[in-house]
Amino acid sequence: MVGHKISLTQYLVEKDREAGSVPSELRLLLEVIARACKRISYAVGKGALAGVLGEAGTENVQGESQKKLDVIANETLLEANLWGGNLAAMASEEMDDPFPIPHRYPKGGFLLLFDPLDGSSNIDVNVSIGTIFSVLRCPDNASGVGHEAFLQPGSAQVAAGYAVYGPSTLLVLTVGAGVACFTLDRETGSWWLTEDGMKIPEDTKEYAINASNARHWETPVQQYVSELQAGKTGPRGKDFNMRWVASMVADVHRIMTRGGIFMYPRDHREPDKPGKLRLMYEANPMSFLVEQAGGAATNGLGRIMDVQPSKLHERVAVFLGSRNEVERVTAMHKA
Ligand code: AHM
Ligand code: MG
Repeated sequence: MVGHKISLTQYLVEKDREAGSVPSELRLLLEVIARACKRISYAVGKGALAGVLGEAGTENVQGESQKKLDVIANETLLEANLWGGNLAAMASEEMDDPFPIPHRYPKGGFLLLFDPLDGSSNIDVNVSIGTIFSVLRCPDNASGVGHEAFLQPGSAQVAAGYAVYGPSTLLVLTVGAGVACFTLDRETGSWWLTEDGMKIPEDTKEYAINASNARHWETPVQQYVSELQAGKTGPRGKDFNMRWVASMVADVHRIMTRGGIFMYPRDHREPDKPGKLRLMYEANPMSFLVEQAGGAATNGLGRIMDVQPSKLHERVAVFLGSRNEVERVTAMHKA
């Protein structure tokens, strides 16, 4: 960065002047989320020195065993967002039910959803992990703030973002007017704008999928991936490279930076479960960011952000990233 540095606050104030998309209640909320991510980043950075690695010895609502950092990150986000007066309730991948703002604090007009620590399997091996979040408006007619208030399609999101805890700590954010990336200055604790108007190239030679599941994939995915693997000698006439970090934040950040397609398809193992990733905490916020950066995001059949959720912890198949590849694999599902 050269010249005048733009802070997260200045960016949000100016976005509101330009696009009218960041009322002060939303700006304050996003600043609190960024502060919570900063705290999580410090805990991640200390690792074994702070005793934060390893199993928590508990399970979440999806029956997955929780790591200590899953629990710490969840509590950090809850505590930070409790008292600010901007939220009506929060929902987390790590909690069975929504968490309403306690009566002793004022309630605000927004709902916050998050995957507090994405990429849990990478925590103990010192590979990039992150936090994903999504902001919705609380419906005016919501009777109490239970599950129903949250069941809005991704197209209703007013903001979404992720933090990546990697070699640098980054915050990638959209308020529906493009995508901006901020880098945390770990010495001063400030977030500075380091890239504005992120754009995903329409074409790519890179794909991301957990290939160990190949035998369980549905036919269109098997066909699409085998065409990519056939490279120059196959129908695509060019070689593709594969990258799989197994932290969605890190895989999506690579795609936001240089393009690519990320896939987590449904498969034949559990026909009732449409994919592994969660619609509300992972797929919707990432789809909003990817679309705002000129990419596309589908579940193989249609736009992810048009899916009407029927339950808070719903899962969905995910194909997102460079537009032309996402359209191609989606067309193969419809053929
Ligand atoms: P998590 O939220 O419990 O960490 O699970 C989601 C993660 C994603 O970050 C990643 O894309 C995927 O699970 C990795 O799955 P796999 O273990 O099949 O590689
Ligand atoms: Mg996750």
